[in-house]
Parts: sequence; structure tokens; C-alpha cells
Amino acid sequence: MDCIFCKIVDGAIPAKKVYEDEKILAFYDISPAAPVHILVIPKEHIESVVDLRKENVEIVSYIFEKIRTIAKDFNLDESGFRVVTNCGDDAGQTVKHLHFHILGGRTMQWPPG
Ligand code: D5M
Repeated sequence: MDCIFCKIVDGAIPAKKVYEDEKILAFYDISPAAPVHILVIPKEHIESVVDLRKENVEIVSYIFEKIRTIAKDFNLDESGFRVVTNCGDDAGQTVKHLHFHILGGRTMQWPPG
């Protein structure tokens, strides 16, 4: 499958990993938009939020559990951080493999552009 994040999961493309287990992978974003910018993905290929099904509830809640611990590991729990998942073209989703951005280490504006 021609998916860059699946290739990272398979080890065909390198990534700077932050956390990995049998279900998920977290790694540094290649073009950081904040001092801390980490992507968390399910290893299973799911294209976006639109493709989530009831059977994916567990992996999504598991990802959020890990987002919480990663944020704590990077000392973002006190200062605050943002979790973003872009879905589809209008949101600017460039990689069609579900991923959650963890952004922190600076103040952010809302709403985003
Ligand atoms: O975000 C997709 C994000 O994925 C974007 O911030 C760049 C990042 N990206 C793309 N390729 C790589 C590799 N090879 N390593 C690390 N990070 C990568 P989106 O929400 O789809 O716009």
C-alpha cells in the first residue's frame, strides 16, 4: 500500500520514534509546527475520522490514553497542548492514515486559520 505512515510502521521509512507498542506508534513530525510536535497513529491503516467504525472505538480511546502520557512525558500537562486530527481536503489532511498531532511548547491561537 502506498501509505507513508504504513511504511514508517513497517520500518521501510525511518522516523524519530517517541513511543511504540503492538497497536500504536508515536513519532516526531518531520515539519514541526510547534516546539513539541508529535504524531500518534494506529498501526492499522485507517484513512481518517470518516472511516472510523464501532470496532475502532478501543484503538481511539487507547491513543488518547497514550496522548495523555506522552504529553506528561514532555511536560505539556501543566502548560497545555493541542490535539488535532485533520480530516479530508478542507482540513488539509495530507497523509491519508489517521493521525493525531500533539502540539505544545508555545501559545496557540483559536480558531486556527
Ligand atoms: O499532517 C501530516 C503530517 O505528517 C505533516 O505535519 C507532516 C508529517 N509527515 C509527513 N511525512 C512524514 C514523515 N516521513 N515523518 C514524520 N512526519 C511526516 P496532516 O494532518 O495530514 O496535514
